[in-house]
Amino acid sequence: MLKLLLATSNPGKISEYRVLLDGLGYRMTTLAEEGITRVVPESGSNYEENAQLKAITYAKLSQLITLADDSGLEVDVLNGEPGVQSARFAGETATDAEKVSLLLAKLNSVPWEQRTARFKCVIAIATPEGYSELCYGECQGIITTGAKGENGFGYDPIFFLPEAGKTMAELPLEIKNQISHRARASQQARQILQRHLI
Ligand code: ITT
Repeated sequence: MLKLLLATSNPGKISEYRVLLDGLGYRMTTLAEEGITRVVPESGSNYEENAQLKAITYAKLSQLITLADDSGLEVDVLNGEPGVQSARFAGETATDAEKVSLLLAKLNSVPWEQRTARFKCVIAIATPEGYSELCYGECQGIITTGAKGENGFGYDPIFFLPEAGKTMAELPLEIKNQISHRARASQQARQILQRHLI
């Protein structure tokens, strides 16, 4: 069975992709399983550049078909911040709880109707030869005034989905995987990966 490298160090992303890309005929593997320790600095100025940088670098290193994603949360009243800096918003070593606290502090006193935001995900799929393709997904929501829910990762506890009446972190993984930015980008990724199998 052909191997697919999930090139992320984020365990939350790995859990989601294992389900989102299931049944395609690939055996999914990770950087840790392949013994790859190299860290690719996210030096690009947008999601596309960072996703491509990660996918192409790890595909060359591993000689495997490789999927990487660059994703982030864009808050309208903060002019799209933290955006591409979502992982490093509160410093390189900050925990998810610290990032959430900083964002809530920045939105202190912003009324509910102005707390609109979206998650974005750009997936890059690369071959060892350096050929790559991109997939896109978005998910709209509202930033709450306090964290709620234990599931997911990152900003999920403060990302409220009006149609579900819950935060992303209150939803089970199977529901997040039907509606999330990553789920939407993964629908395109599945088609690309199916082509690579032929
Ligand atoms: P890799 O680069 O190793 O994949 P990372 O966590 O650094 O892991 P990104 O650079 O793409 O990944 O950073 C995206 C950040 O955006 C992530 O750390 C979260 O804080 C946030 N984020 C992305 N997708 C999310 C999701 O589904 N739920 C909550 N927060 C998310």
